[in-house]
Amino acid sequence: MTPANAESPKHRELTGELTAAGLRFAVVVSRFNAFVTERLLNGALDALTRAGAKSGDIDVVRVPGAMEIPLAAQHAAETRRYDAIVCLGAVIRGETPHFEYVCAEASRGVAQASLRAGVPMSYGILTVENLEQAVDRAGLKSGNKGFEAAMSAVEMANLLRKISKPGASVLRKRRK
Ligand code: INI
Repeated sequence: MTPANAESPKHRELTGELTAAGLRFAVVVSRFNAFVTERLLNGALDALTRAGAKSGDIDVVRVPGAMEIPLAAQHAAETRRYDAIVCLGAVIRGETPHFEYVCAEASRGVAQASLRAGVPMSYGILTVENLEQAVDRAGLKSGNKGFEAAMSAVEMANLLRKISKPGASVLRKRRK
């Protein structure tokens, strides 16, 4: 029997590159828990510029809290000026009696806004138990969720471009 991996695969694979040159981004960031969200913002800007985005191609949009992120992100996406939107916030259970409600609305809202506008929106909203966990995930011990969200936005922006133009790569293959 021929092993399944004996032949090179016939299918094409589409993946998004991690290069941001020529792409435009909005970073929507909430002021609530600014001590944390400013660190997420720094991580996101670091990722975007390291991936090649020009600072003139990045707009930072500030909103009061996580609840306001989805609407601002949707509005930004509907302008068609951005290839992707990075959403950043911090919801901390210890200080939020309605924690579950804010988390659910923020995540549902961002997903819905992204699907509605057809523009990638990455989710960099921390939902944590306490301030210590929040700062750990905002660059102290466990990476920076803002950096990760920005890289996801870059990848998805490139992937959607590629999916929209599948014919181009087929043509290139046949001409070889
Ligand atoms: N917003 C946050 O981003 N994080 C929180 O932890 C939080 N808490 O604790 O309530 C929070 N609340 C504000 C909310 O997002 C709205 O800004 C507010 O309700 C006005 O609409």
